[in-house]
Amino acid sequence: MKKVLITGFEPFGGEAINPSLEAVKLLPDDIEGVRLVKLPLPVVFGKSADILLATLGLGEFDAVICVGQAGGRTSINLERVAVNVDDTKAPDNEGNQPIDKVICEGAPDGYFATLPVKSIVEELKRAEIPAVVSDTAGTYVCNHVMFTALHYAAKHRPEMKAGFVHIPYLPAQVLDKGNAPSMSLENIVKALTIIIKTATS
Ligand code: PCA
Repeated sequence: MKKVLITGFEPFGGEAINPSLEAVKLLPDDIEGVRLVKLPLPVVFGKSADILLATLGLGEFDAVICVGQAGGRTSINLERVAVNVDDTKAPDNEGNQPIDKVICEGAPDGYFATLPVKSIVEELKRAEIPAVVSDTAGTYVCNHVMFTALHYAAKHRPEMKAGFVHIPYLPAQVLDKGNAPSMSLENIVKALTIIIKTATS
């Protein structure tokens, strides 16, 4: 049986919920013969990576798919690249605010996602879920976690597919945000299901 690690983040930036964790919690434990291990992550530099690495070390995962909120984005974003830098004006949930800080000394400047991002986008569109390949996961905690997953895979488990999915706000989060875009939880859960199936097919 194939095994996939899927992560979602706790809320941050003054939000009461994070759609990534809400959607991950709603996924079943098995999807067509693929066993899912669901992992909540804190929005904290360092700690998020440590928790991810501890879990990756426990199981022989076929894929690791990390999910995070990207408020303002209009569709499901399959991230193509992770860069080896933390740089933020907004502090994380424990007040850390790294500027121009290398994530891992001696590691490459960047990694490409090893999830099949283009095929996933095609499958999502076939299901009428708006989706694009994104060329930046930012330099905040999501990029930090994506870089960590890809660096671990490159060093220890090259056969494991790894990547990151940014998702829009949920409708409940944008009621007082003017024209900010959102996507229903139902569609996000459906999207994650398609991503898991495509990543393991
Ligand atoms: N989004 C943030 C971190 C946690 C999350 O859900 C980001 O895009 O970096």
